[in-house]
Amino acid sequence: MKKIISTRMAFFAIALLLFWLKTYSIYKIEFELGVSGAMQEFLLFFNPLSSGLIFIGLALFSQGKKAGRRIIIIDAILGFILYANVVFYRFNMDFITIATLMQTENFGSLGSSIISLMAPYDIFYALDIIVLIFLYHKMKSNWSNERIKLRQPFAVLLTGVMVFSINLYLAEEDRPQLLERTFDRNYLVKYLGAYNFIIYDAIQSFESSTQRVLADSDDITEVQNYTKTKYAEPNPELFGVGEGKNIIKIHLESFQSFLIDYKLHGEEVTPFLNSLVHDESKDFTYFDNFFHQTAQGKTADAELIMDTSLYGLSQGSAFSTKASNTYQALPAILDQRQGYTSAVFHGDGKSFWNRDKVYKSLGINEFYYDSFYDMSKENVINYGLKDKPFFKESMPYLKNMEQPFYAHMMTLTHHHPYLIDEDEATIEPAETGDPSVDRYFQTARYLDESLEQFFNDLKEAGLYEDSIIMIYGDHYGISQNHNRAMKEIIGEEITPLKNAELQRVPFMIRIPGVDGQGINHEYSGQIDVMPTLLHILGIDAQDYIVFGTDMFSDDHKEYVPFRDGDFITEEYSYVNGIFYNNETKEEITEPTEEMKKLKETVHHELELSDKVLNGDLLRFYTPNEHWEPVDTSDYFYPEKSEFLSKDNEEDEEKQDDEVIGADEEKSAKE
Ligand code: GP9
Ligand code: MN
Repeated sequence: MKKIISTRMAFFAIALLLFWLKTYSIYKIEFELGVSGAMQEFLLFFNPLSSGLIFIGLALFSQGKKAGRRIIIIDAILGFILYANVVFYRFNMDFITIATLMQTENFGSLGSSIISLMAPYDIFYALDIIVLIFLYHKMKSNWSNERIKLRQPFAVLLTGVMVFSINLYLAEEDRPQLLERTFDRNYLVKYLGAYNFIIYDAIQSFESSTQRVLADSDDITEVQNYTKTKYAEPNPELFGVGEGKNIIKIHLESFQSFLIDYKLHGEEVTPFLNSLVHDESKDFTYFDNFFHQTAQGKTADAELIMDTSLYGLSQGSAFSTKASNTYQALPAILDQRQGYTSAVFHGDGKSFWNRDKVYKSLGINEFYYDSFYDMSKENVINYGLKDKPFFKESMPYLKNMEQPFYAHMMTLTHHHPYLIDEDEATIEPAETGDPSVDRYFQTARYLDESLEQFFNDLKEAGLYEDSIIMIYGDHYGISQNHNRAMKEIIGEEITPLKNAELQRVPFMIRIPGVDGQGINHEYSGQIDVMPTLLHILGIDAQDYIVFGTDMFSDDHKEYVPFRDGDFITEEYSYVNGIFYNNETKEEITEPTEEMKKLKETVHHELELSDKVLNGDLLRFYTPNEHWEPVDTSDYFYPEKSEFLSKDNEEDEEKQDDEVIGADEEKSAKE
């Protein structure tokens, strides 16, 4: 027995078997891949085999004991990669990609989030490695130093490649054009496995970087033709009503619309936001069928979509990988057309999501980040500054801004894992037993209170009455991993359709001098915000490459694409490859031609948007005679101390000018 195990091939076979078993168990326990049918079930079971044969098989090129050690090392690396995906998936319901790994600027703040995603039973996922190390040592004296027969490892690799080809063939049979068409990583992992996905992803990122080199000015024409056809004329009653007004855009972190009017323990969770929705004087218009459209880029996707009306990328975040692209974003357009000064306020480090780089490309003039705030211990929780001190301390900066301004206030406390100091929690947690879900209501309440405080301060500073105020949720806060708890909260099974419906986030807007509409039921998404705002300010969106349409227009296009190619309309939804009737919640087994056509349109639209980002196509496009490409060297985001000294210098210069002016006046008189 000892002899057998200590041959390279036998040790390899044991390692392969353990690896296979572990990978399959993790698929079943940790990931929700939506497996349906015998073929998909089989492929899920089958797909680790080729990766095991190929990757672990590489160790067989080494001799004797060394091969044993290398088998263990490769197995451990593969195990680590899979486990990293497990942890990532527990929150994001998604797999790690090279693009997400490039977001290293984010790693610093992630500490508490990652630890809360690990579980004690995870130690079992290292069991195979422990068994292998044990066997290896046990058999140490018997490891043969037989000479390498190259035939053996080559045969293993070849078998691996063959197994992979069979796998791919069967997968393509079940889902044609799997590799070309898919927007959804769950599909790739389900069919090809977590390890083969890494290779696919590497090829994809390589392709996307070559796309820029190969793109030329013809490519933008196709996009322009599409956005021109989609364009919706402005609503004449609202066109230009907000011209020159200050704009205050408030970002509600991880806030889903189900919180609005939700009662926990008989109490409203967000009484202040609810009061805006139901305000008798209808100051605001609240869109209750508004959806986020973000993917792996989370907050960064929301920021990008809302300010550029382009979709985020299907992998990673454009903020991280496309920061130096040419953009024609709201801040730059508003500056050039109407002299707006733009600013972002956010109580986190300036490089998170690569903001300090990409903001320049978007034309954002000022950036108030952690160095501008009092980040002492009692003010900070989780990722950064608590929302109440954040709004408080932002007020003086806001008041000092040159007007008209476009100010983006980004909250942070209501972020996974929803931590809150006990003395600041004013509502009891929910009682589902799922800690993130239970605390979600407490940080939402805190956010609601901080908003009320901010509104009061704005009123006091005289900045409320005459400002356009927009409030939006960036993305979901509770992922599908919490379906059990969410079922208790919502009182309904979280089906795939229900989950799509839960991607609603609030969008509210107040335009001074215009009566709000109360609740507006139009189906819309983040992609629609930029053209809507442009029209309110009296700038025709037609000239710009925008994928959304004005939400107040009669011609607004009422379909909301999600980044994975699913979409939702007023009557029906397309989720995970199935059409559903929104009213009956039943599957539509025979979709109409119109439905199928809309599916094609959505996919085409996403592809075109990807082309714009991957090919950096806006560098070839001049929207109109007003447009000047953004020169990033014009933008600089100093620390608070430098900012203040810059202010002082300007003040001194001003004073000097005044003195000189006075002197000149004096001598002229004389
Ligand atoms: C961090 C904040 C959170 O600065 O924007 O980003 P998220 O994790 O929600 O993408
Ligand atoms: Mn966010």
